[in-house]
Amino acid sequence: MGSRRHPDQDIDASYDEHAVVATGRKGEAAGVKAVLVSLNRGLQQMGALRTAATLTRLNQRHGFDCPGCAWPEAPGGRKPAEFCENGAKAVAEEATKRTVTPEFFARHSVAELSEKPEYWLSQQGRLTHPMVLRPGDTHYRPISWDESYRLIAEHLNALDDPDQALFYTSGRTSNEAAFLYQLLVRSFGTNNLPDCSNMCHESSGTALVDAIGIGKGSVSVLDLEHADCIVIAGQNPGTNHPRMLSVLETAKANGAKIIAINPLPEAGLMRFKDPQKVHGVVGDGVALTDEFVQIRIGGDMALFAGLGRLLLEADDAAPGTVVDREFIATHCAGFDDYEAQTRAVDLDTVVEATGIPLAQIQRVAQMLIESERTVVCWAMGLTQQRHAVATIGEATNLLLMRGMIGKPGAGVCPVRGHSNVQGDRTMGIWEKMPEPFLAALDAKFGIKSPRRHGYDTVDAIRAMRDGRAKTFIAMGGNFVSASPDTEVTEAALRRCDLTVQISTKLNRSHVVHGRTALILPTLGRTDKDIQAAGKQLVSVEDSMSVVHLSRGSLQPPSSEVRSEVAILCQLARQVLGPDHPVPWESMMSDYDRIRDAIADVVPGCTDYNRRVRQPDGFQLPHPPRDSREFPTHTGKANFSVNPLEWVPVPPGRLILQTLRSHDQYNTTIYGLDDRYRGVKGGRRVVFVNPADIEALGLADGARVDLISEFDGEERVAKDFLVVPYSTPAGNAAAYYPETNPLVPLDHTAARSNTPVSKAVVIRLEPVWAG
Ligand SMILES: Nc1nc2c(c(=O)[nH]1)N[C@H]1C(S)=C(S)[C@@H](COP(=O)(O)OP(=O)(O)OC[C@H]3O[C@@H](n4cnc5c(=O)[nH]c(N)nc54)[C@H](O)[C@@H]3O)O[C@H]1N2
Ligand SMILES: Nc1nc2c(c(=O)[nH]1)N[C@H]1C(S)=C(S)[C@@H](COP(=O)(O)OP(=O)(O)OC[C@H]3O[C@@H](n4cnc5c(=O)[nH]c(N)nc54)[C@H](O)[C@@H]3O)O[C@H]1N2
Ligand SMILES: [Mo]
Repeated sequence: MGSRRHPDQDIDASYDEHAVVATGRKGEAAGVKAVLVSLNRGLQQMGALRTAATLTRLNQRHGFDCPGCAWPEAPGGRKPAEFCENGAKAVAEEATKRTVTPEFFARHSVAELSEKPEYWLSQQGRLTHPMVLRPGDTHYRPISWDESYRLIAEHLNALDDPDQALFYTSGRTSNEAAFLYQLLVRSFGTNNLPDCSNMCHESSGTALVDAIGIGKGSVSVLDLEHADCIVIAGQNPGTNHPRMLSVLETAKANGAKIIAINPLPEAGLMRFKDPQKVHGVVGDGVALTDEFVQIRIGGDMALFAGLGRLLLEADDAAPGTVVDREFIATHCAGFDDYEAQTRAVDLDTVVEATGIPLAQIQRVAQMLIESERTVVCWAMGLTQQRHAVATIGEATNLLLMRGMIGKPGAGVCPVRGHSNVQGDRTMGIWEKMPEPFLAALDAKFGIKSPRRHGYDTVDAIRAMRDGRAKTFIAMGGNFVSASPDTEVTEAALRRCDLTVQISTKLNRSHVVHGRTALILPTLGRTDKDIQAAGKQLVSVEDSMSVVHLSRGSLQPPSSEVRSEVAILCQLARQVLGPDHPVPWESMMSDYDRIRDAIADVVPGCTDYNRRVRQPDGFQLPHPPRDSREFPTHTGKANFSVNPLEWVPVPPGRLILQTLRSHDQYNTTIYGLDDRYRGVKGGRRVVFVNPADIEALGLADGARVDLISEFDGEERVAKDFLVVPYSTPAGNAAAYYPETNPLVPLDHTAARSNTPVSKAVVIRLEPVWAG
């Protein structure tokens, strides 16, 4: 790194945010290159000893859960290296030896830090001490833990109404901490528990609760391995869930057909090398996808509806071979309405909405018809759309029509993001937790949880913007950069009297703050956690409802750093007073006591302490999966009927999706390359179809401002490099969070209120040099 004057990671000396080298697309996902990248990243951040200590424990039975994605470990026979390149990067980022100390904050004013790009902030390392910024201060200063708790308690207890406080959660928090957090928040008197899920899979939860009565996926890894047809819609597993590729490869070896529905030919879906296998290391890679459906952004609902019509017609031609009438009669409601609407779907409209030729739609229909065990997987390409809930409803309709749920090898598979986002919800992190949960919580602890629903993420931003919320506390995450409409969100946070960030690493939410601001450093998944009763374990739930233990083993970045559980218990005592009935101290000293409480309150968690210690943990109940029971309002699985919606491209405009590069974890930027998309050395790129580049009168390599248009308002993100790319005409793609200023706060999915991050209407305006 050349000459460094002081110990911070002075990447800005050589880093020009606007410089970029974009080359052509490159190769297949994973393989040897990926292994080398993981090792390198580990060595740079952690040194050799910590690299060996972490990578050998990652996702092992006696190790820690990968802080990367929520993809499950294979049960039973875990591979010696049950991790991927991006899991290794996530670990290296957390276990880094770089630190952000009080001296760092003395060197850099908040004003200076707020000018730094997210990448620079991401690379500074782990937070080591509680820090405070008081009104009028230019720099964060150290503060004791006790003083921090007093400051927060003073603010909270001075509010006119507990609903003036907001308590955000990101999806890395353990089950134990999540349970205590919601207990603290509800004891304090509000349900204001916005979380990252509001921006992520909320649409999946909303659609699935309506359709099958539970918002979680119904399949396990074994189901995927034994499916004969797997649909992967709106997901880029090669980057975001790399271990899923090994499972897909096994499924394929077992004869499964794979259908990828995506505007982009994502590397992992097109070609994949499994670094765990010798042939993966030397061979050419496997083409995973049998049918690549290069859909227009937002066209999925039309596609699923069109497929529905083709399936109904195929059943007309050979009655009883496609539609599972017995399943429908026994288990479903609403089929007649669905059938009537779906028979009337206009296939020309489907072709227009999707951009997919009818012949290919017919081929896909034929694959579904021939399948006896179908799984549909999806992620953000479906959930972050205006009509996301309806789209997921249509996908589920297709499965219900064929009886593809609650049997081996078939079902719904929303692939979760954060490693414990699903567990956090199970533990009560939700602004509208159902009554039975609240009643059980109250009965267990002798408290009175409020019943009025709280704010989700978008409503929390509105509440701060309008002065209705004054205190903002975040258990992890990077609210400022992850949320939509960056300018509005930043102004909203700045209006707060107090902002508190309980964090592992420095990020933009520390430098865009309320009048008083606190940074409280906390342990991560990889760190050793010692409390009064000795070494503590935590537990997490993966995307397939398996709950298991995670044990950190590394020396924390400083002796001042406290666990999330400890911070919450100490804060709760200060806020709620010495007479509060919850035994905060004893739960803090021994996490088994938290798990005992979880066992009494959370459905499906009886005997939690014992079962979570089984070698592979235990799977939570899921009535549709386990016994074809559907706890919906009708008591049956519900077909949904919705007017067809898609995303037309206004003349001269593009529909922009905002997505992840191969070198980031959400707002934590690992590096400036996107190897699978052939981008090197920069992130301000916009991928555009070559025909659009020509039609808009731009040249390859042109620099443009992105201007989003919504409801008569304009939003700008400046200076992006145009990169010709294989995406449908009229569609474009660029990285999040650089493009979050373009996502309008009020443009959200119907019913789930998830920001529409995957369909922003933009125009490109050339940047004129000089
Ligand atoms: N390494 C790494 N791993 C991660 C993350 C990370 O940032 N880095 N983030 C984690 C989190 S929180 C999450 S939620 C997941 C996210 O996992 P993904 O959902 O895979 O993440 P995105 O990068 O948002 O990619 C969205 C995909 O949907 C496609 N898409 C966009 N619009 C449409 C559409 O209209 N229709 C269809 N069919 N496809 C569309 C895009 O081309 C892209 O392939 O990954 C998790 N894992
Ligand atoms: N435009 C656009 N916006 C999006 C998306 C998109 O696709 N496009 N995706 C959305 C999605 S799917 C999601 S999930 C959100 C993500 O939103 P968030 O979860 O809020 O964001 P992250 O970047 O994952 O948060 C990273 C920070 O979490 C802290 N952290 C990491 N590990 C721990 C831990 O163990 N404990 C604690 N207390 N803190 C920790 C670190 O300080 C780090 O800086 O963003 C959403 N925003
Ligand atoms: Mo997510």
